[in-house]
Order: sequence, then structure tokens, then C-alpha cells
Amino acid sequence: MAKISYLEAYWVLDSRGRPTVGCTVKSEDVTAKAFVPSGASLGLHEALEIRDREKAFAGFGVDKAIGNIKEIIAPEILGQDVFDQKGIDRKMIELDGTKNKSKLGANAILAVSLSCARLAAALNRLELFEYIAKLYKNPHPVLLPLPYINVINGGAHAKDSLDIQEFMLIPKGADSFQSAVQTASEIFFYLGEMFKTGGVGDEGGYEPQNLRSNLGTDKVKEVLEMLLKAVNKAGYEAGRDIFLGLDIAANHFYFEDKYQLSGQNLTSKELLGFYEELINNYPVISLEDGMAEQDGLGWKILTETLGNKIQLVGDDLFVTNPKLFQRGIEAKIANAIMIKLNQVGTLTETLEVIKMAQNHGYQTMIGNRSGETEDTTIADLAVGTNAGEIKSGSCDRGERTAKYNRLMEIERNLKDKAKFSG
Ligand code: 2PG
Ligand code: MG
Repeated sequence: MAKISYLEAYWVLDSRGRPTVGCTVKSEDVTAKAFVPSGASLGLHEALEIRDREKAFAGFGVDKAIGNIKEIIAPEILGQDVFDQKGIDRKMIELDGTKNKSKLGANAILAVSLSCARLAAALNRLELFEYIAKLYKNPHPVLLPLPYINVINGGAHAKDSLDIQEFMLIPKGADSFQSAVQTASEIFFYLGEMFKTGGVGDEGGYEPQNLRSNLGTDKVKEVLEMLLKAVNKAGYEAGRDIFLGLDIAANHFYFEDKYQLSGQNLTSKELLGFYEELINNYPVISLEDGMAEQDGLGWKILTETLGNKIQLVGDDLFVTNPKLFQRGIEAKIANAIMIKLNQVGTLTETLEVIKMAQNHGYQTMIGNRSGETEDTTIADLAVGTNAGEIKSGSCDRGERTAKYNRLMEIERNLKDKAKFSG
């Protein structure tokens, strides 16, 4: 037992220059801290991040969430055993008492949950991934995830750019995490030469303004062709060393039962036809949120048609929520789940959802948010649970590379024990 003797909450800046919640906890003479991320393209049922909506920070202030930690959470958590992660998280869920953490805020709750996990790891003299593995009852936390590296940004993550939110490189042919990162970095370099304007979006991928890829049209293919050209220039072979993944984030253009983009009105079936054409002609092996979360029928035909050919990731669809995910498992939709800590709000619930996925044959991908900080918890979460996949944006910008760099550090430290999930 080690009692939490000190708890402090404050704001730090995230990668969009907005405030986000940070928390520092202490026990004995050991200190730990965590910062929470923040999304831009949200699922409807995500746990709620409380923003002040007042003049400060153009409404994005987090003083209310910080106040909730100081006034409501701290008095209950101080003196608790930091090794009791489940008890700490359960206490905060009870104090909140809502379905979506809207009373205290998922940003408040997660900051405390993660800083406590970090403190417990430090007190135990364990690496965070080793401590998470202990909580998860994973005896062999040695699997480095396959990275999905988001090199072209559109949708809600870019200004006046592409309709598709993320174009990702999947260095499946690499033999280690480090060589996977090198592969992506080399391709990113040649891609940069093609996009001479050089601007990057929220996740560090290029934000091509000269090339609008309207979903459902040949413009998407132009982007894919450019990616393949960069792969080639870097000396790699698409379909062997490198594959492609897309996050469509289809919620954002689904209105009145149609996918409405750039003057087009596509039905789910028409959109599916477009995806089929893409995967028949390009090495696209993963599609995230290919249909909107409200389009259950769309998800059903998408899964029936492509579910045994490629990975279909539910992100906005499941929002790391055990109830929504359970329904999805029963309806047999998607075959992979995006895992984001702040969509659900505690480490304990996140681990439960990962376990559900692994028990039901769903692939797990640990994901970053478009608003990130230098906090690297997701890297350790991926190894601690043998998640198999991670996406942490592009291979530039410190808040993205921090996670990839942490994974390379874990890989180096594991030496011969490390396995790569390529
Ligand atoms: C997504 C995420 C992260 P956001 O849709 O997968 O890439 O975006 O954090 O804006 O929800
Ligand atoms: Mg997504």
C-alpha cells in the first residue's frame, strides 16, 4: 500500500495551442504526472471533455475541469492506495455518476487516472508498460505495435484540404518497430518534395491545398498515386514493404441518410462500391470509420462485403465504450476497434474494452487524438496490452514523434525479447 499524499491539477498547452488538463500526484518521495489529449473529430457518444465556454482561451479553457479535480476528486482520492487503480477509477466514476462523465469531465477524470498509474509504476520501479501489463494480467508485454503513420491530413484536421481525414502508411514488411519508423520517415521525405507548399495539418501529415480529393471521385486516386510514387522513390515496394490505411471519418459528411460531399449525394451502397474499387486497385488494407456511426445498415454491408478482405476499424462507431462495442460485436460489424483513453475516461475501463476486443477476435489499435501533448502513455498502453497496432499521427511534430520515440526506446530496452507485430 502507498497512500496518495499530494494531488495537483493545472493546465498545459496541447499541440493546437489550446489548454488541456495536467495532473501531478505524489506518494512518499515519488512524483508522477499525466496530460490528457483532445479530439477534433468526435464520435457522438464519447465521454465528455469539459470546456469552460467563456472568454478565456476563446472558450477552450479547462478551469472547470481543474476545479472539479481540486474540489471533488482530490478530497476523495488523497489518502487512497495508489496501487488500487480499479478502486481509484471506480471512485471517480461514482463521484461523477453520469453515463458520459459529463459532471466531472473525462478530461478531469483521465488526468487523475493516468497520473496515478504512472505513480504506481514508479513506486514499483516498473516501466509504465510493465505496470499496465500487470493490471492487464499480461505475462509477456513484449509486442511492439505495427504503426499506422498518418502522412496526409484532411477532413477536420486540415484547412481547405482533402475530404478523407487520414492517409496512413503501414510498414508491414519491416522487421522491427525501429525499421518501420525509418521506412515511414523516408517515404515522408519524398512526399514532402512533391507537396512543395509544405504545410502540415493537426497530426503532422501534409495538408495539400493544390489537390482536393473529393470522396467518390478520381481525385482520391491522385493522392494514392502520389503516395505510391513516394514509396517507390524511397526504394520500397508497395504491397510488400508498405501498405496503406485510410481514416474516412465518415460521420462528418453524413446528413439525412446520405454521404454528402462536394455536391455529391452517395448512398451507403455507392460509397461501398467506391471502397471496393479502391481496395481492388491499391494496397489499402485498413479502413477506419468507412461509414457513419448512425448508419448501422451501411456498417453491416461494409462488413459483409469487405470484412474478410481488409481491416475495418470502428472509432467514432464504438468510442472505446463497452456497451456500444458489445452491441457492435453482436451485430457483427467491423473487425477492429480504435482504442482511445479519453473517449471512455479511465485506464480501467480502457483495459476492459481492450480485453473484450481480444476475447472476441477484434484487432485493437491504440490511437492518439488530433490534439496531443508530449505525454507518451499510449505507447506504453500498446505494449502493456500487446495491442498489436498504434496510430500516432505523422513522423514529424514532437507530440507525435514522442510516442514513436518511446516505442523505439522500449524496443531497445527489451533487446532480444522484443517482438514486432509487422
Ligand atoms: C481519429 C482521431 C485521431 P480526433 O479520428 O481517429 O486521429 O481524430 O482526435 O480528431 O478525433
Ligand atoms: Mg478516427
